Amino acid sequence: MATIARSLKEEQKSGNTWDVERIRADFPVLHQTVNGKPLVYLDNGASSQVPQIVIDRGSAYLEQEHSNIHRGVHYLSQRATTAYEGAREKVKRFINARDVKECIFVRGATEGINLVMHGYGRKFIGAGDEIVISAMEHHANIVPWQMLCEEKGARLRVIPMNDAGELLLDDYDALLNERTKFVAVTHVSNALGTINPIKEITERAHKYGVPVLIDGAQSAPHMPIDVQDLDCDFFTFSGHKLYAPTGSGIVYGKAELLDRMNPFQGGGDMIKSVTFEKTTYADLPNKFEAGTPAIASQIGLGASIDYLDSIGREEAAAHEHELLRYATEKITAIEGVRIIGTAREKASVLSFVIDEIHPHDIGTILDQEGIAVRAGHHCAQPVMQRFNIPATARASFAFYNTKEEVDVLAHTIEKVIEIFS
Ligand code: 7TS
Repeated sequence: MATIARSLKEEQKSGNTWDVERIRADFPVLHQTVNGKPLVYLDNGASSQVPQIVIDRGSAYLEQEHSNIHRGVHYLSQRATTAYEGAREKVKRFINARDVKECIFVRGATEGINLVMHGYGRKFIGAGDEIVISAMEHHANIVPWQMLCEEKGARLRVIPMNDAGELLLDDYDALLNERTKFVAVTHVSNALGTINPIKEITERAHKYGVPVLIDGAQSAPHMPIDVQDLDCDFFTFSGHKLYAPTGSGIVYGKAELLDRMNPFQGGGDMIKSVTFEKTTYADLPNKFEAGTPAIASQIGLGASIDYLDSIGREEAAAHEHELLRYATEKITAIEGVRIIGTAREKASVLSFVIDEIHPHDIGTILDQEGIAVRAGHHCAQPVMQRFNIPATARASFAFYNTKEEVDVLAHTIEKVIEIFS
């Protein structure tokens, strides 16, 4: 399969267009019917699907290599360790980190943010300090900072956004001051699709010497990431949105910051030595990886990165961009439908509401037609409050989606409107 994908990349380089049917053949789950209709999977923002080559890598580990890492001198443990550390090497390349020790395996973006909150925030943020987040954060990048503020007597400040769902950078500038101790902003909004200017956001925070965490849960699957170019201090994403199994993910941190931070959890594998009087901690990255990790899942993440490289990340992103453009045009044209999130720079997410019809009803009727979308507040309740709506229906695209699927979506939305009229 990798050979097919590789030759596909070569073909594309020679000028041929994205062969979506050949890509779809790599994803077994897509080839099924739901409620008697072909599955149209448009909930990639929640979890994306897993290609056969990643499933095979996970199975191979379980069939032939399953054992604990970093512990045994025996053959299987060494093989498992090599595969696990090999996946870390792939992650390092994927985000262009300077060193593998800057890539900490976590269960996903939520755990990544919590690790930074506990390790950095609890050590370096105190009473009267300020933490800046944005108005379009997922709850995972709100609640941990709120918990920290409550514990320390610090204050949460929020960068507002305009009606299109774009952050107001002048207001951001006005929030930054000598009390600011941390900035945490999403790269791409899961509810609106906005791509935020995170390089600029980071630059402005650095003028005050403030470290920046980028929540890359919705960006890493859809665009090239270069943490050195961004110069962000922390970056996190979840494997299950990146064509890998649940339980995999990464938090990147600059080594000099990770070195100064407290560990997140205590336990096995994160220590140098333990006595009842004192424990000393392991070097990076082990200091942040207490206990037995999700070995099979992280090896799967390594395989998904290989897969993305083989099909061409930029070509995949270009196809998704064209899908979003096409879907926006089609859905905007339907009378009674309002798109929530109309930023100039958007990625892969199309949120919408229909007058007088609750998004849950839209989601239920779409499901009857085999279409999977997410309906709700998308764990971004402040975004819903900002737009004065209870919820949206959200189609989120991956490189294996097709224009025909967008046509089915648009046609079914028209049917929903007919049913309720
Ligand atoms: N940050 C963003 C921007 C997200 O979109 C999500 C998950 C998370 C953090 C948390 O990721 P987790 O893997 O740790 O749960 N977003 C969504 C979504 O939009 N629909 O389901 C989960």
